[in-house]
Amino acid sequence: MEKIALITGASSGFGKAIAEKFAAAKWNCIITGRREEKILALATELTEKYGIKILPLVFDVQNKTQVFNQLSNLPEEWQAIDLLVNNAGLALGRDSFEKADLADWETMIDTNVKGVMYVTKAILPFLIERKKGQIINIGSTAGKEVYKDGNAYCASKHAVDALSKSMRIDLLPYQIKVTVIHPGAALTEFSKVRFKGDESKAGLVYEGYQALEAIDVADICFYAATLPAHVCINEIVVTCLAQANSFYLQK
Ligand code: NDP
Ligand code: 8X3
Repeated sequence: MEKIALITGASSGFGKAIAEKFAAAKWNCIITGRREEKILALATELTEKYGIKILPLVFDVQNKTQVFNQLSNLPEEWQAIDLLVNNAGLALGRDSFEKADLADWETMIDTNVKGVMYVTKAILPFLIERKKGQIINIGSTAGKEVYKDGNAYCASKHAVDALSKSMRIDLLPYQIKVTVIHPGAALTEFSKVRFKGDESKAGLVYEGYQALEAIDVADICFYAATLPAHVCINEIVVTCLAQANSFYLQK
């Protein structure tokens, strides 16, 4: 039977790699992001390469109206979602608490926390109706330990950790699996976004060691989503070999 995955933040990084991984395994995918040209290009590429169906959706996860308009009204053939990957997210800035920008904080909370809540709420009725499905939330090692100048980003990822635990309890009666994956430093557009386009600052983050790559996280996501029906991975923390946790990175 054909399976359906909904992956937020599929225009780059982890989300794009996750979409390709599932498409290669013949899952039909709903892929979302704000950058329309990237989402449409990926939809064409995956359809042509793997002969599966892709539903590309363009919306901002911060925008409650957009999220509910797009996801609550999915075409019927797309409502039987087997897997939601709440991946869309970002960090903005890395400054101490007193210097950090309030607007950046709000964007991180609105995207990383409220975005996960909106998207999950919007599609949950489809999972509950079928009494099956899985939600995989992308957290971070920043959601396990707070690091200096990480303030709101770390808080947002701690919230993703807490939401994941809470979802797992509340959704028990519906046989919905909830998994949270907490990656450490990974080479994606993440640092370019965090440092607002400053490529040299972003490059420094990954200098002197071999960081995780998007495919590493996609492989783990696929593994967690393809276990027997009675097995649920609650949580995975994954770093590259050079990283022990949020603080210790051997360069
Ligand atoms: P990227 O910047 O490469 O990808 C982020 C994705 O999120 C993009 O597709 C972007 O799409 C989407 N996105 C961001 N904001 C919004 C929004 N408001 N509405 C809809 N989509 C949005 O970074 P990563 O792949 O690294 O990040 C993916 C997730 O992994 C994030 O939650 C991040 O916090 C987390 N993470 C990253 C780590 C890393 O070191 N790279 C480590 C641990 C966790 P678009 O811009 O088109 O909207
Ligand atoms: C991204 C990893 O260490 O830059 O979540 O916060 S880190």
